[in-house]
Amino acid sequence: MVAPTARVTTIERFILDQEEKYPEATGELSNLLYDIALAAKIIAASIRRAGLVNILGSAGATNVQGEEQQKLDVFANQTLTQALNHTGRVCVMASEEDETIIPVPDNYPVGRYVVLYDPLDGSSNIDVNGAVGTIFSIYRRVTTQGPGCLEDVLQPGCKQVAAGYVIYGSSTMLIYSTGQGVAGFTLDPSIGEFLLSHSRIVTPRVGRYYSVNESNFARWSKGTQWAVRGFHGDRPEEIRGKNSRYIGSLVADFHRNLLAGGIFMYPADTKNRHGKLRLLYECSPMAFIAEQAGGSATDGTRRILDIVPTELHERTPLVIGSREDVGYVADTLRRMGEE
Ligand code: AHM
Ligand code: MG
Repeated sequence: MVAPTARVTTIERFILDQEEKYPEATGELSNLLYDIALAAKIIAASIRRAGLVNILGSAGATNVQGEEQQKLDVFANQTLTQALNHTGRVCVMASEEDETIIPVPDNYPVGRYVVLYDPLDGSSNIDVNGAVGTIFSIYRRVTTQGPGCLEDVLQPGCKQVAAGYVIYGSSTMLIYSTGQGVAGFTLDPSIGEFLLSHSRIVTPRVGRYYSVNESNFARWSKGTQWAVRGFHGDRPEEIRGKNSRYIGSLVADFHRNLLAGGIFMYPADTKNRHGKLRLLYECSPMAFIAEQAGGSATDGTRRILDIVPTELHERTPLVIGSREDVGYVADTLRRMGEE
């Protein structure tokens, strides 16, 4: 082993340093972030072994969205829930994989925070060794006593106190924001620590890439089709053409575009009238990160972070990424009368 040449900052050190800037901070949010980082390490270790221990494939159950659940989804969901439910830091949780809110078990103390998660996003990529991710979103509770309830969970994204994601790719990275910019950490598997690798992520104003499932093209609105034609290079007077990149794993597509610049879209179509992605577990946390990195996120007309959810598993169209590219799509939709 060679000694590090630059200063090494663990995620624990970084979170503590951030907290010291706020004398009123109790440390509870920091501890919650450690809990999530620990769960991420456990999930990462399991994903790394997935191809070896013959645990791939369907668990034979379907989740609340009617989609097939795979074993690692179940494992990731349990890992996160168990990392959080006994700590006294959360009052209620909700997961993309569970039909209803997840209460804190009776024998454990109830805390001030609400945590929502998509434990393993992009899970159709697992069988083919593609990148997957975990997305998380943290709110303060709004009710004042007793166990947390649905009201605590159904908050607009602008109320998030922190959000982030973990990408299980060629490296495992944890990206998060508490509203003071976006920082990124890379897991060093040899020492089991997330080390600061991206101290302040700022996304380019104009991106190189566009990411969208174009097999839905015929089912999109005229405005969406028109906007995407611009990305093809068909409207050079309005926008320069871009390169297409689509993995079908939101975390991986978003992460590439965040670092290199680009736009990700999952628009509504005639089959998915509200798009495919879930507001609470996918769109709001990613929108929080995008904005904190200087990008933006809209459903086409409304800022994602302003949408007040009415249902736990609500879906919304999503247009997210480099600010000018998102603005171009929103302008195109407006001009085509699709407000
Ligand atoms: P999941 O939460 O069931 O894994 O689905 C979400 C995924 C996203 O990661 C990805 O962006 C999208 O679904 C891909 O959908 P499609 O295959 O329709 O392009
Ligand atoms: Mg998902």
